[in-house]
Amino acid sequence: MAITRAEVIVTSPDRNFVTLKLTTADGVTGLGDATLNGRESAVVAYLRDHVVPLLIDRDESRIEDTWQFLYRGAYWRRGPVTMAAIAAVDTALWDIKGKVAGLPVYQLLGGASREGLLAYGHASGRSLEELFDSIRDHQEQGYRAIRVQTGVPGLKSIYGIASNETRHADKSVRYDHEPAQPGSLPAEEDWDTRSYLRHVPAVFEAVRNEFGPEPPLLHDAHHRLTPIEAARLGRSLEPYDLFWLEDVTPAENQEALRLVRRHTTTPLAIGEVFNSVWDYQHIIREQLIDYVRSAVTHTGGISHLKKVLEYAAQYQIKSGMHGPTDVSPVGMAAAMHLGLSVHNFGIQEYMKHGARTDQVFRQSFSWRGGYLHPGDEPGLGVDLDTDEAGRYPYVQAYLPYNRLADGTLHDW
Ligand code: EZ4
Ligand code: CO
Repeated sequence: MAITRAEVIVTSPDRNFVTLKLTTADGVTGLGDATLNGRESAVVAYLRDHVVPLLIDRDESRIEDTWQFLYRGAYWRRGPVTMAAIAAVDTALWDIKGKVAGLPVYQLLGGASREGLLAYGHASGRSLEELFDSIRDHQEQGYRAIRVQTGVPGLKSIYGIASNETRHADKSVRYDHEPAQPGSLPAEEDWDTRSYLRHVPAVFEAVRNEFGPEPPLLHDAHHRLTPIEAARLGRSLEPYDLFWLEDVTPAENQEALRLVRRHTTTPLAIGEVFNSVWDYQHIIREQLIDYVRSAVTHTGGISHLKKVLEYAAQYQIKSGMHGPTDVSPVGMAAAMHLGLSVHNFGIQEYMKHGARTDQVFRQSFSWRGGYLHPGDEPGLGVDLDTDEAGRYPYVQAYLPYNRLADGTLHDW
């Protein structure tokens, strides 16, 4: 029983992905996602220089012990780079364990708690007309639950709006929901909180008038508000019955949410930039959120996120795992196996990957009637075609940043 090979594979079919591939003495392989948008090379170096040498000759069956060895053994703890690297190892070991057992990973995690995973997609538009078209398009693709992001009068570019200009390195490919832009410098965007707070409730009113009370609607404030601004937004959106309001404040200050909670019953989701259970310690215990946004990819893997979700379950807080295009098909598969098995599943974010990505990563999940299922292949059910992957070298790309009208740097 031993890991004999560990490779870090970087490929950029539609965007950059970092994948760890482990091989055992018996020739069983396992994959883990280590993609950290805009900081990919840092995780590559962490894995190649400091983790891969430690994995060779380790017993691949010892998932928990390997997790503790990489976490405690490094002395330096947590952080997105470390936790993405550990996540990749953990996920690859679960993939291997599933293949050795001949079972899909969700069976090893306790079996299915439901038939499928309700998923939401990203509708957006600069105008109401564009937004309505985008919502209809998502409904035609089978989405029941829909995130609504809107342009704001006076702002040129804004998070979450599909741009007409492609952000794909290959300009002939339309790939417009990706916020990271190829180039050697990050793009600057603009922001104005007062305009945003005035505009958003009117948009939700229009969407409810057009699409009725049934579709679960979500919205992402993307860390831009102060606690009192967030409280006001939550209260002003109450008539439109949001499934959740996401990242209302920069979440490193967990206590900020106490103030938000005092003023609104709009459900809150937070945590896509968190990377350990410690980031959730207060907000879960004090019931300051309703949904945990962590991705398997950025939160120490299946083993650690399962612990976060079990802690959350004691407080009736549910999962809402991050699933943007920068979570690779391997990371998405891991989320689906975990989501299918835990009792307190809430919803899964699901943005479809590009056609090239689906060629590089062969996947066995299904998408039916607005629900995802990871499939029943042994392990995670994802294969990486290394020849295809080799056709798409790394492309430098950065997430944008915001400045206010007077030039002050603002949370993006
Ligand atoms: O901006 O994944 O809810 N989803 C999000 C994402 C994040 C990107 C950052 O890489 O907020 O679109
Ligand atoms: Co978000």
